[in-house]
Amino acid sequence: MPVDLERRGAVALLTLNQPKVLNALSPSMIEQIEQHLDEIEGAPAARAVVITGAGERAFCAGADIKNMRTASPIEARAFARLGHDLMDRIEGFARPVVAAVNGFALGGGCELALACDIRMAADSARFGQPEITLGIIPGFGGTQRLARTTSLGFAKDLVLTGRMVDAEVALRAGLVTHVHPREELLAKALELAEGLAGGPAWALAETKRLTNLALSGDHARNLANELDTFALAFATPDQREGMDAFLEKRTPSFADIDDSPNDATGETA
Ligand code: DAK
Repeated sequence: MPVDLERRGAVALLTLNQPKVLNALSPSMIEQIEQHLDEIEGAPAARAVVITGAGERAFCAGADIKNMRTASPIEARAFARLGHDLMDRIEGFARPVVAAVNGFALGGGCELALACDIRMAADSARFGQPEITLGIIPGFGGTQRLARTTSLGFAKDLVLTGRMVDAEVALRAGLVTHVHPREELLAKALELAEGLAGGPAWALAETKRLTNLALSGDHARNLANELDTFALAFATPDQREGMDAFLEKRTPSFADIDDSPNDATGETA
């Protein structure tokens, strides 16, 4: 399988599995990730996602250059559309998604990590947007998400020069928020994701949705949206459980994921 899906407790682990080509993203890999996300969405017990790469060397070395080399502009646009749809879906996915960047994260690989909510890197990881060296531009959201995640100055440095940076530089730039020894990375990512999986699912999804709005749109409207959503949290059983558990000095036991979109409004606990 070019992309593996495994369950580890309450976490769905997606592994890009084409290590011979450094997990370069082909259209079929993108389609398979989409199918796995469908499956995760249909599995209430899978409450958080970790994405990583197989092998010692790469998280993902980008879009598959062999596949792109002879593309017409129309085919290139269709491929970029596939990538954009996937990155948008991960960014908007109603469960937390953690990138465990175990090696090279270049081009589409860096963009895949940027679409995730939390980025953890192995100390051996390298990041970059080398598209400019191929005579093209970042095509899976890199001209936007890198600047939003780090800074305009850092993003321009990377996208204009195509240079790679190591995990420590990525950490200082805010491109990742955790760095671990290579051999500990996956365990640390699964541990973090398991913690998220134990959290209040509705509140996590809403917090993610609202935080995604932070750098775009109308600030006043976003704040009003937060106000309404905060109030709605008081219609969820998790609010009562979270506060009861705090007052009773115990660990909260949050509700199962309910597939109903009216989850929050249907319960008054
Ligand atoms: N695609 C295909 N194969 C790749 C690959 C890639 N991105 N990256 C590596 N490989 C393959 C190599 O060809 C090699 O295969 P064999 O020759 O053994 O068959 C194998 O992986 C091992 O790589 P190397 O032999 O090169 O290993 P090194 O240690 O020497 O170098 C490296 C590692 C990561 C520095 C080097 O492989 C490298 O520079 N790779 C390319 C990285 C890169 O430029 N990535 C960005 C790809 S462009 C768009 C949509 C999307 C995008 C753009 C436009 N539209 C359609 C508008 C996104 C673009 C990208 O992501």
